[in-house]
Amino acid sequence: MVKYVLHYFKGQVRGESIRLAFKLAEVDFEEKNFDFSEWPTFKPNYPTQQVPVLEVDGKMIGQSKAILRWPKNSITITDLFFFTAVDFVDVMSRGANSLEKFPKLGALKSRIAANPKIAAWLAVRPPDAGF
Ligand SMILES: N[C@@H](CCC(=O)N[C@@H](CS)C(=O)NCC(=O)O)C(=O)O
Repeated sequence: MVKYVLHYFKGQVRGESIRLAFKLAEVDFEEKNFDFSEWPTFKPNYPTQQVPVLEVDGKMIGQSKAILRWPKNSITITDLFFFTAVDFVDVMSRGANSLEKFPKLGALKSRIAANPKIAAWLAVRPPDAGF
């Protein structure tokens, strides 16, 4: 089981939406909280010298919005727009792989397509009419 530790001040502010996301997802997490007076001691330990930071099995993830999207590519609305835009380009160019030179984006598209619910739709959807 993945171990999550949220590093943040004792206050709410940017840490609170992350706490809410954990609560909503019913995922257990620990916290390492500190007072502002302690911050100068802890600050050098963090990748951008800022918090919140989410520790995922010892790996430090910074930036509150990136943390809210963790784990990577649980699928978001942005991912769906990305997938359909690239898919449309590839369909219109008759099977070309527009992401051939961009392997990380190609991997993202593949991960989205591999989601069981999306894969089930892709398997039965009607062919694109082509505009
Ligand atoms: N872009 C960052 C901003 C993080 C940020 O500004 N954190 C503040 C607390 S809310 C902080 O660490 N302040 C102490 C410092 O910069 O030394 C994010 O969204 O996570």
